[in-house]
Amino acid sequence: MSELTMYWDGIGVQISRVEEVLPAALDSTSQPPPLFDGTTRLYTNYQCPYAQRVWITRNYKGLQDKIKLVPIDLANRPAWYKEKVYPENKVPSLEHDNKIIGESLDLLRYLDAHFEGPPLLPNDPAKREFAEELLTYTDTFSKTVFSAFKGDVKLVGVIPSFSYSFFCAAFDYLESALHKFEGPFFLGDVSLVDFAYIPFVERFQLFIQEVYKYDITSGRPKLATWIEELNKIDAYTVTKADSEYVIQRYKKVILGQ
Ligand SMILES: N[C@@H](CCC(=O)N[C@@H](CS)C(=O)NCC(=O)O)C(=O)O
Repeated sequence: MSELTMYWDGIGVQISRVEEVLPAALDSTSQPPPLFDGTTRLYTNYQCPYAQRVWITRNYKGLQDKIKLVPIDLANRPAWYKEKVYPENKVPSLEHDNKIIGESLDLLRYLDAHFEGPPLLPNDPAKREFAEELLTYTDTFSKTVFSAFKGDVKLVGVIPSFSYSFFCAAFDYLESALHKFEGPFFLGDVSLVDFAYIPFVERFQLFIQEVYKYDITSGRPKLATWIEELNKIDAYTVTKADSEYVIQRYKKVILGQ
């Protein structure tokens, strides 16, 4: 699955990096993998923000060889996925130790607790408590932004005042959360919390800029730095969804275009 790539860095030093070759998605015509054979598998979808959270965490912890990616074509799902793997029929799910675990936020904690690699939740009780608060808020965050889209989506290019306040509430929450601890990330150093939010922020930023011509980082310096710093982390950048795909998909789902 992994390929060693040699390349030259900016100052002429040859360095090597293991680049992962991403497997193709399985669809209704695909056979299941040999289930419960001891292999740890992350059932995923390259476009899914929930699955992306777990994918980033797996990469950051250096588990590329321990946790195999099994992408599922959600538009043409194999029947065995629901029947034999995950009755919820959603991604992500993880096959590990003869059991299947779902729900992206639970999976972030699970990977951190059960696998090696850099710990992604600090021991400091104040930071732990804040991590819980932020993780609990993730769904409210995305729902708040989605409600803003529903405000009056016909007014493309103009943000209706009602919706605008929803946008602001959601992104201001992140901006103020980023002030709490010293460092560019929510808990100071990078953690599960950053990986839980970035797939959604990445998509919202693209769509809001394209459709509403609104830069979510304007007047929010901490948010701007947070995005910049995450973009320096390979474990994240290799998981980023194609921007054109995101814009087209959101236009279709949200604007019905
Ligand atoms: N609460 C779940 C949400 C997962 C989810 O909704 N995944 C989407 C793809 S982004 C999915 O599998 N949808 C298929 C369906 O709902 O049938 C989580 O956090 O893991």
